[in-house]
Formats: sequence, C-alpha cells, structure tokens
Amino acid sequence: MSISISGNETNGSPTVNIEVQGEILMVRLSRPEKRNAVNDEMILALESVFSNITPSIKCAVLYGEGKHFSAGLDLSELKETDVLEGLHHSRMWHRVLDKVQFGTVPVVAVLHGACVGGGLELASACHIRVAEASSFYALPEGQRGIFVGGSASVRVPKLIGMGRMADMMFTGRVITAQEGSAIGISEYLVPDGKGLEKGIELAKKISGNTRMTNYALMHVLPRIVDAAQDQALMLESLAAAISQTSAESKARLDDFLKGKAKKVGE
Ligand code: 1HE
Repeated sequence: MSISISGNETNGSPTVNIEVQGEILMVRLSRPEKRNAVNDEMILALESVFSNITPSIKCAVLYGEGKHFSAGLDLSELKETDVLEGLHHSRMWHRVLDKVQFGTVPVVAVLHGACVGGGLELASACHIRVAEASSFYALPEGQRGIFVGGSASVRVPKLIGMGRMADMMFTGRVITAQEGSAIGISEYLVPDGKGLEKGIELAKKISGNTRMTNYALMHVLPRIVDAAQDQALMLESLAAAISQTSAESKARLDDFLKGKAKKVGE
C-alpha cells in the first residue's frame, strides 16, 4: 500500500510519501527538485505520519528521494519577521522531531548525498542511521548567519560530541560518510545504492524484538543518558524488571535454555 501525505505544495505534489511493507513503514521525503529541503508542509507531513502509525507497524525506514537525503530547512521559508515567530518555528521542529524520536516505532534513517542542517537534525532524531558512501554532513547554519533551531544542539553532540559540532558550525566543515561513520553520525556505512536494502534488513531485525524492549530503547534509554547517575540507575532497574517479567520475554529465555533460540551472532 502506498499513500501520499500531501503537504499541500503549490505544485500539488506530496512532500512525503509512505508505503507499508509488511510490518515496516517506508517514509520517503519527496521534494527531490529542492533536494528535500524541509518546508513547513514537509515537517507537518512528517508529524502526521509519525502521529498516525498503526499498531501493525513495528519499525519505520526514513529516506530521501533523488540525489540527497535532505538539504535542511527550506531557506526560502526563513521569513519569520520577529522573535516570537522564530520561536514558534523552532518549537514546531522540536515537537515534530520529538514525535520521530519518542513515537511508537523505532526509525531507521537511510542517508545519501547531502544530510545537512535540518536534514542532519532529522537524521539524528532517528534511532539508527545507515549511510551510503555518498553521504556528507554539514551544519551550514554557521555560515548562513543563523543558529540551529531543529534540535541539532541537543541531538548532534550526543552522537559526535560538542567539540565536533561546534567545529562544523564555526568552520563550515563538511564531514564525509567515512568520517561520519568513524565519529558516530552513522552506525552503518554501505556502498551507494545499498542503503535501503540495509535499512530494511535492520528494520526487520528490530521488528523481531519484543515491543517492550523496543519501547525501553526508544523511551527509557535516552532519559537514562540525560539523567543523573543515581536516577539513571533506578530507571535502568525498572526497565530491566518490567521487561523481563513479560510473557514474551519469559518464552524467549525458555527457548534459549532449551537450545531452541539463536546464539549470539547467528
Ligand atoms: C534549496 C535548499 C534549501 C537546495 N532551501 N532551497 N541548508 C543549506 O544551507 C544547504 C543549501 N543547499 C546546498 O548547499 C545544495 O543545494 C546541496 C549541496 C544540498 C545540493 O546541491 P545540488 O547541486 O545537488 O542542488 P542545487 O542546484 O544547489 O539545488 C537545487 C534546487 O534546490 C535549487 O532550486 P532551483 O529552483 O534553483 O532549482 C536550490 O535553490 C534548491 N535548494 N537546498 C531552499 N536548503 C530548523 S532549523 C534548520 C536550519 C537549516 O537547516 S540551515 C541549512 C540550510
């Protein structure tokens, strides 16, 4: 099933397309002629997609149509005339990217070409990133005379550290796919044209986990990372105790003890 989420573009074409492949939701950024620059219609279309995922879906794969994942914020829309409008716009991005990170299913981002500015913010709100060799990363906000507003200052340092993010903004440094893989922007690096295959393979693996484990990885782990150690350890204990008492986890442990489950690496 393939559905277009119309962002009400003036030319009538949708900004985001979705397709259901079994338990996986394929989400495609669809403004290739603008390098998937994210206008308000697209960010709101993403909000709609990630707010309305049906229970049969267990994982999503997010990717871009055309030569690039995303050129970031649509600069032609940088039209806020006052501080309050700027605040509302930034907070809208925060709301939507929180919906991606703290939604109902894990999201695998498949990156290629430009993954810059708001494109990198979107990618860093996803749970796993697969980068094709053509991927490159930048935060051109520094050179454009603005500051990141779509959560990069919170999410990007968690992947690569504050110093590297500051360097990207101070100097306009472009990080290659290989460098990005080494410093933690992407978890997987694959040849050009192989990203979707890898993304779907990973999404299928993730779909095989218990919902409770995936929930804890999406909703508890980031809060543990943000919390003070004492509270973090308590959160970990709670997540461990809750997840191991589910019938599904007991069945999986039982299977392993009877030699019926796969060994590590199989
Ligand atoms: C755009 C945008 C955009 C392309 N907003 N229209 N992001 C940036 O500063 C990145 C700006 N874009 C680029 O550096 C390049 O376009 C790319 C390296 C991404 C791709 O280059 P290329 O040669 O494949 O494409 P192009 O010819 O530069 O662009 C094709 C068209 O897309 C062209 O429009 P056209 O009408 O002349 O065909 C471009 O103007 C248009 N286009 N990128 C608007 N970003 C929540 S805060 C986040 C803040 C930010 O993200 S700031 C970073 C913005």
